[in-house]
Amino acid sequence: MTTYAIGDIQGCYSALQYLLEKIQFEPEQDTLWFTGDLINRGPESLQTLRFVKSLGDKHCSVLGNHDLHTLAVGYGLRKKAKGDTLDAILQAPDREELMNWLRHRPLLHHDAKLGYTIVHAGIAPNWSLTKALGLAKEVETVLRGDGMQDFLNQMYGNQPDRWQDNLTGWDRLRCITNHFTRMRFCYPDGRIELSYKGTLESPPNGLKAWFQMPHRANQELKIIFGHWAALAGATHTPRVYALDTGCVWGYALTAMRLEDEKRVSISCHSF
Ligand SMILES: [Mn+2]
Repeated sequence: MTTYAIGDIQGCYSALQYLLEKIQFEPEQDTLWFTGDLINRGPESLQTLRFVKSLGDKHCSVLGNHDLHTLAVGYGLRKKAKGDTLDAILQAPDREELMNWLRHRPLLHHDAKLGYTIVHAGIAPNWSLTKALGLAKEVETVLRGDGMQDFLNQMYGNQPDRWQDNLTGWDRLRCITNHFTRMRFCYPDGRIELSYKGTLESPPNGLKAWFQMPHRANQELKIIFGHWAALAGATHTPRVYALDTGCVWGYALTAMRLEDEKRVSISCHSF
């Protein structure tokens, strides 16, 4: 009965299987958490998606920006972007089933018993757990309902870049989604910066990582996230666990065992 959290796979199915061997994953007993961005950019997105789906209730995967983009392309609302490796999924006989499964994934998962929360990019510095759960649910409800296609059409864009409780409509849902799935750095005034992807060392313009913002309302939570390969797994911040170690870029794929926070990484150089 072990729970492992695994970083961004981005279609690196062979690397995932090798990592699962290395941690001696027991599908009957163990549970896997994924930080999202299961697919795209890497070579085996279809296999990855089918495998994670097959884990059923022995897994939890939160939605990442690449997963949401795949939904938009998969439902024919968006053209493929340069670098997308989604052809096998788009041509798969079970495409519809896979897309339907994917749109039912959450943006945030919190396990009170284990004491961990997982998201793809992060939780806005001024959101408490209760607030974050409520906001995630707003987007999840739309994605699972009749408004799904409209949402996927309206989801793209960087504005509004500052959360305000009185946001409404698509602006509100886009702003929530960008915080959970694309955020890395914030400006001192709380706006999110969505293009700078560097390391924590001397970022420009007074930027700070979302988890380094002062008076963070969720600093008591243990938060697991992915999305940010440049961190190479290190946040230098208690209770904040970065697990994207750049598998798709040939670096590493990382699993963390929640029971003791022990990490296992495999090199993705040869996959
Ligand atoms: Mn991402």
